[in-house]
Amino acid sequence: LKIEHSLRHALSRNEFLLHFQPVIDVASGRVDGVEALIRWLHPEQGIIPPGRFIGIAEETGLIQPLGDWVFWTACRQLAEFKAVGLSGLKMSINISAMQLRNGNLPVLAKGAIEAFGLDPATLIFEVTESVAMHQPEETVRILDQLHAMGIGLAIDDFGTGYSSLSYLRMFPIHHLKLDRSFVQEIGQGPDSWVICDATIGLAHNLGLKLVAEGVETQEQFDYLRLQGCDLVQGFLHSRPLPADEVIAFIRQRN
Ligand code: G
Ligand code: G
Ligand code: MN
Ligand code: NA
Repeated sequence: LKIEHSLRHALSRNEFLLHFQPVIDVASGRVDGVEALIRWLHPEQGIIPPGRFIGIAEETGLIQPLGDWVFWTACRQLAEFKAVGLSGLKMSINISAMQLRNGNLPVLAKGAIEAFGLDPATLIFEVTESVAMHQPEETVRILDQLHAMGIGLAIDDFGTGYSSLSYLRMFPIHHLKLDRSFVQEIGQGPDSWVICDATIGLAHNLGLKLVAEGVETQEQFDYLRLQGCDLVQGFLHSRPLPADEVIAFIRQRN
């Protein structure tokens, strides 16, 4: 309850910030893009991870202004990355169910693309499977609009949500993001590869790129590369970093 109260004031007090986790192209080893991840810099408690407040923000409706802030801030940062020479870098932004259902996302996106002079193809919206499955007709309409604008779409935490896969053909998807729980099973037992392998095959047969999340070990990386995984994200390459540190990381690597 206390967290809800201070969450309400945190936006006006400027207590949020974004960190950026590099997404690595497996074939070239280069940084293809970054995922924007919100952090709350609480005046007394220090950095609070999103797992502790995103749920509350969703329940209270605060995710709406918070999500708008994330979106706008990520777009401004993408323009700054471009300005310092990192052109073509992609920015993945997590979009909550409520933001998608609200319907103003295409307008917000159009405004940011124009204001910051962004190439829409460098924006990727991440939605979870459960979001994609929720109110599918309405969701399809909004996702189609975003797609028509040239924005990319990724299904986040793939494999953890609903079992119906029919939505994969309904939506204009570009990436599947294999949940880190499956990546972390690699090498842990006789069946530990099955879901990774099947998901890579599924993605490729649908013409989508597979992003593996939570890659922490060289063994996991080597296995995923061998299986044809396209992109990886995880502590093996980099934790989520503040903007200046992620710029340094990309310059060193690309
Ligand atoms: O950074 P961390 O591993 O603590 O993130 C935990 C969860 O919070 C992840 O599932 C991530 O998708 C989610 N998350 C992080 N940033 C945002 C954001 O800006 N908006 C939304 N809706 N979720 C986010
Ligand atoms: O659900 P989503 O993909 O948005 O969550 C991304 C979150 O996962 C980030 O908040 C990030 O801190 C966390 N994360 C990123 N890489 C790793 C990793 O290699 N291992 C673990 N355990 N968490 C990771
Ligand atoms: Mn994500
Ligand atoms: Na995830």
